[in-house]
Amino acid sequence: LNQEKRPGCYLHRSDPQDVARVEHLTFICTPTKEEAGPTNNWMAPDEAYAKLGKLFDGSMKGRTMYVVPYIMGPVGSPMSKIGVEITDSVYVVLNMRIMTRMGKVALDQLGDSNDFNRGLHCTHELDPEKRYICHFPQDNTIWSVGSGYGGNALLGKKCLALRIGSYLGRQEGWLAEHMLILGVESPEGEKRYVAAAFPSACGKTNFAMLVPPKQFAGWKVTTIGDDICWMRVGEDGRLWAVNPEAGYFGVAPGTNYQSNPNAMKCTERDTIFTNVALTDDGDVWWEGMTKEPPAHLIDWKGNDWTPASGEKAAHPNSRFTSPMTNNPVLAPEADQPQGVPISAIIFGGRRSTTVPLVLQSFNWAHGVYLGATMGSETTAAATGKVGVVRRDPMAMLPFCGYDMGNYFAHWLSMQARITNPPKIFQVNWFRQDENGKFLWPGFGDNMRVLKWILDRADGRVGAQETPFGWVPREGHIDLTGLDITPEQFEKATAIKPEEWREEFKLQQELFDKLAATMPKQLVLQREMLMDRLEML
Ligand code: O2Y
Ligand code: MN
Repeated sequence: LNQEKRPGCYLHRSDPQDVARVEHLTFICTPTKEEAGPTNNWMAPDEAYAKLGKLFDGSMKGRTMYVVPYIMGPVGSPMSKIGVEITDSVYVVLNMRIMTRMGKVALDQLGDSNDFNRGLHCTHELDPEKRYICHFPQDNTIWSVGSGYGGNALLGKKCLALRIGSYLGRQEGWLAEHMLILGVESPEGEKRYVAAAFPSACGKTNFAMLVPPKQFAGWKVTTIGDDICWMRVGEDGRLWAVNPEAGYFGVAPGTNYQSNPNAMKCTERDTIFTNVALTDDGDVWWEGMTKEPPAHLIDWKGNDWTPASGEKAAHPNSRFTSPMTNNPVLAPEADQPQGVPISAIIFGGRRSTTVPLVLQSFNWAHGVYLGATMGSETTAAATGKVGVVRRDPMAMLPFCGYDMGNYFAHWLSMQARITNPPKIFQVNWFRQDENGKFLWPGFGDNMRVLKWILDRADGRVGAQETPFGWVPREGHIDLTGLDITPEQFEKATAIKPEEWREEFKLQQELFDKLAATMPKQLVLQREMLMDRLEML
């Protein structure tokens, strides 16, 4: 790229058949299928080692082999994990250099220990027929072949930090979660921290880098992480969180100086762009970056493009890889070995109906239920089909390295150890009125909901009890300066029995699928809520 416009930046185009994670080619290779559970693809370890071994055999001949030692988590943190990834892709190396603490620092931390994740990656022929991403939790090993893209190839991210991480977390008594971590500082200087899980297309990176509205002068939101969160119980009985990553692998389309100015600033230097469009003056462009597209571009496949082309100039899953140190609102605590204490956990989703703007769970088990039953509506960008509710428990469905029923049981079992637990909330920024208009402005105004959440966590503000949890009523959330009527707010937070009857039916599918291991506590939670509904 033009080094005057984008110093230290580079544009990478991936193979057009290699542009996203491949869930159908991602396997958990545990000794038994039951350990992987019904929501994961499973392959027996021997079979996987043999099958991938054949593909690996000779596959790096004539290529450069890179050995990448890296740390997931702050340097020197007792929560950090070490990995070593062997790869033949310089793109992987350079991305890992941004996304992790990489190099000598990792070897120094490892010392003589044998406790590290063994990652083996080869781009091979980039043939989707010969593409496999295999996890061996018992061996702390990951083998990935046939893809050079994102979550398939940067083994520290989804593979180690979530799939292997969740397995280790269950064994060692901690939580590896698909959550952002943010800090909120009040004008008085009081700092509190929140972890939040959202499925894709819900504005997770935007929330992690939120800019408070002008009515919140003096309030600051800072980012600890935008995607992954590891949490352990501290000596004080609180949950302490670290971001295992050191950078952002963010979706480019839709990101602009209005929707996420901090993400845009992250990309101004030292960034790798993947599958975005190239401007005539050597800069980047993607859909939604500016109101008007440039008159001419080179598209993500390397072809000439004009607005009349009728195709996307940037791939919908095009990305920027930026170091977190580029983020103007990076929390200095992001490097703290002990992490940050979490006051609230949020589970979110994109729902046009049913789910209120925000709801506080009655207790830990109810909160786990809210996370376990998370659903989100598909968007055109993701699937082509709009508005179909997909269950994505705790946004972990593609990332849990073992059976999901056992994963919920692990969450429930943590309660006994967390003597000072965070409060658990559900949010939905996407509820619509009968005309399809969003009832809540979202973006920076989500700060208003965040403040209510933190005030609830501290017992400082009111709420109304409903059969499904605590919701804010007029006067509980600061709406000053917002163009929103009391009726609109009422609609955004309403619980409608007929919608919930439908919701409970939709949830049945998940409960049926996980029946073998679904904890009784969650089955009871659901029955209790359904019972309350019928009493309305
Ligand atoms: O398609 C990919 O390989 C990237 S997926 C991704 C990237 C950054 C953060 N989250 C995700 C995700 O799928 O959750
Ligand atoms: Mn993610």
